[in-house]
Amino acid sequence: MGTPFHIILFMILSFLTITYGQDCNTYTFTNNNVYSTCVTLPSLNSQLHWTYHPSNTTADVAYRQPGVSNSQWVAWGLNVDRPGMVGTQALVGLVSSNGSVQAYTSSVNGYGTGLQRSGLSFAVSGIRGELVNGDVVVYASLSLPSGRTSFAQVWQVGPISYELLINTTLNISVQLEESH
Ligand SMILES: *[C@@H]1O[C@H](CO)[C@@H](O)[C@H](O)[C@H]1NC(C)=O
Ligand SMILES: *[C@@H]1O[C@H](CO)[C@@H](O)[C@H](O)[C@H]1NC(C)=O
Ligand SMILES: *[C@@H]1O[C@H](CO)[C@@H](O)[C@H](O)[C@H]1NC(C)=O
Ligand SMILES: CC(=O)N[C@H]1CO[C@H](CO)[C@@H](O)[C@@H]1O
Repeated sequence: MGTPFHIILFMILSFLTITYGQDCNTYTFTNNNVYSTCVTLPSLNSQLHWTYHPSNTTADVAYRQPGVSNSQWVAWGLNVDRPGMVGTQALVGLVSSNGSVQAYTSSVNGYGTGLQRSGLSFAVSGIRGELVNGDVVVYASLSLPSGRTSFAQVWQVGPISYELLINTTLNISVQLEESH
């Protein structure tokens, strides 16, 4: 779909610790999906909900970004290779002017990315997005590299307000019962 928006992301390095199992657990998804773990990310009030299946190293995830208006995009991804923006394997939710959400994947190859559609380095199925009361939710199942459960994660909202990118580590094997 070309590059309907051009973004320049500035990196602000952050060394924050994720606190697991906060009140994100009270959120009810429109499809009544229940995820075993959730985390509020250190900025933008972004939330990631997931269930990890060790048997097939698949993670069912729901990335939820509150406070999004029409004609914005949101993105969350994992960087399998190293911390940082370049190389991030991202799920993107593009909110059109009429409020519909197109969800797709984008492999971020450089700092001037337009978040073009592309495949990722791991398989993704069931990706879809929705906008509910100002929350964009992007759902997907990620087939993670076998044996890997800890990745750098990256997320962002655009185009105007937050030219900011934070990377922090996501330990996807952490279970809800282990929090607190
Ligand atoms: C992975 O395993 C879970 C639990 O058995 C199952 O629900 C899910 O469909 C599987 N996913 C894939 C992509 O095979
Ligand atoms: C909303 O916009 C999208 C993207 O431009 C378009 O594909 C879709 O058909 C529109 N939906 C409605 C209900 O107008
Ligand atoms: C991820 O969390 C699990 C469960 O708490 C722990 O056993 C494992 O060592 C952690 N891995 C990393 C890389 O932090
Ligand atoms: C490129 C980049 O942003 N790297 C940083 C990501 O965050 C980790 C710590 O969480 C740093 O070690 C990296 O330098």
